[in-house]
Amino acid sequence: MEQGFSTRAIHAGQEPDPATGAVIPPMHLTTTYKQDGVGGLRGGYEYSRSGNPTRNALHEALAALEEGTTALAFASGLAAEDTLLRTVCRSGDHVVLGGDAYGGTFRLISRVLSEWGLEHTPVDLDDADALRAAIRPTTRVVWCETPSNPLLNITDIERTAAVAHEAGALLVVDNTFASPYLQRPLTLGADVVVHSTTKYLGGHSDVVGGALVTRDAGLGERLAYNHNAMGAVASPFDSWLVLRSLKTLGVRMDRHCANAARVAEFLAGRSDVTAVLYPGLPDHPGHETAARQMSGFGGMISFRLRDGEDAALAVCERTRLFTLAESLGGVESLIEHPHRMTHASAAGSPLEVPSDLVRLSVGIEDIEDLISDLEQALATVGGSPRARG
Ligand code: P1T
Repeated sequence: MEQGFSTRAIHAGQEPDPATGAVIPPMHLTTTYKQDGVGGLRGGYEYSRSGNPTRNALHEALAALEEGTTALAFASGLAAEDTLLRTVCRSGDHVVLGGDAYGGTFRLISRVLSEWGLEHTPVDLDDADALRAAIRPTTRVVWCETPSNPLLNITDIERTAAVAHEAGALLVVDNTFASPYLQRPLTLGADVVVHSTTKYLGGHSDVVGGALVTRDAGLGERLAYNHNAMGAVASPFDSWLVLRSLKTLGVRMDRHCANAARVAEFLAGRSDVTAVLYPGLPDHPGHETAARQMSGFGGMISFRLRDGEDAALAVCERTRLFTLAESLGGVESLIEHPHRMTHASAAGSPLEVPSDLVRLSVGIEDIEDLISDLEQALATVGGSPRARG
């Protein structure tokens, strides 16, 4: 029988070490491997950019969790994205991306890869007609983040895959916000899943990493070739940290979801908050799609303040438990101002985010403490707890 998610998270690729019985696979901090005569490799290991047992264990675990066949671990999420785009696109090719995406992804496509001739069009991916209209004969990739960063938009993966495939393009889904515990895009028709493992997969704000996962054997081979040839691989130590964290992904995500639902409900009841962007709220435009393709709504929430940017900045600076910092997905709660921080590189572009927006990465602390922290921070900027009329 197929094993459950958390069983796979704890065991896939992580058999006890055959040499010693160590229950936790050892961290292989080596750059190179002794050869038994020229070309006499032990287990195929030659040099740690090309192969490392700790990183391979992570590959196996990630493939099992995303229900893919090839997984590759990178030095960062952006390194994974860059390797993917430079593997599947050539000069003159075109990428359609959602009208809301991580600012760094947009910067990679619009500022770096554009210099190599890659073209792009941002579009509302959930508008199938707009998506079809944006697709050109040269479109190689439809790039989708769902839920998106930072506006928590939801895209129907199955429908978007169908439109991309009609046009002969690949659907890439950045699954960083959901994690494979809540959503498995490859089972819904996506061709490649991208992760910033820096976030929920790492889960403790102590490792920067990325991953690509696919079920397409040919594409998997091309990506694996460039993983080595381009060289942006995850280190053994970083791989070990992510592997350790995967074991608790399920329990962490359950708690992130439960805490975020309570925070969203709290924010939705305030008159100084004009919008709460959380797919778990029944009035979120993507709620039904999210309920269908995710098994929980995640730990990320954004909200807009009635009193504009100054109020948003003040709230970010006045929480005590929510730490003012970029990144997300760790056990500790974080708060940030996307317009000036994580998405500053989208300023002046169609992906620019509103300046009255605050983003929360809701951690797994005690929920009462999180809510009282937000309450005191909102009160200091003159907010009123009265219910919205
Ligand atoms: O930071 P890095 O590991 O390179 O991953 C980039 C990345 C890719 N995709 C998504 C959805 C992301 O959120 C990120 C990184 N995001 C932040 C640092 C942030 O605070 O939003």
